[in-house]
Amino acid sequence: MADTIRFGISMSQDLLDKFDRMIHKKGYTNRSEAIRDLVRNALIEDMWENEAGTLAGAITIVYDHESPGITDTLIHMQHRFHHLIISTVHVHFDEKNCMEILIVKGTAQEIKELHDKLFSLKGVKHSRISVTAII
Ligand code: NI
Repeated sequence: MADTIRFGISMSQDLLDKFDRMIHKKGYTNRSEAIRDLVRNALIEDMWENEAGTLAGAITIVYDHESPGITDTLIHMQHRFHHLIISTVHVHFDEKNCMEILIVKGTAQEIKELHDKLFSLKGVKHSRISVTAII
C-alpha cells in the first residue's frame, strides 16, 4: 500500500461550512475520505475526457424491440465488439421496450465509439454511459 501523506488545505470559512454540510448529508465521518473521493472522481473524469488509461463501465440502452432489425443488429454489434463487452444484462422493460446493460472495459475512445454506434441505431430511444476505474 502506498504511503499516506498529510497536507494542509486553505479555504474560506464559508466554503468549508458548505463542504462540511454537504459531506455530513452524504454520511462522511471525516473530511479526508470525502476529499479522497472527490480526487478519485476528478481523476476518472480526466481519464474519460482525455481518453487515457483503461476504464470499466456500463452502457445502458432502452430500445423498442419491435423496431425492424434491431434485435439482430444489436447481437451483430455485440459480437463485433466482443473484445470490449464483458457481459450483458437484458431486461424486458414492458411489452414493447427492452433495457440492455452492456458491461464494458476498454479505453474511453473505444467505449465512446461503441456507445455512439449503439445510440444512433434506429429503435434505440435512450442511452447512458457510466464509467469507473481503479485509482
Ligand atoms: Ni426484451
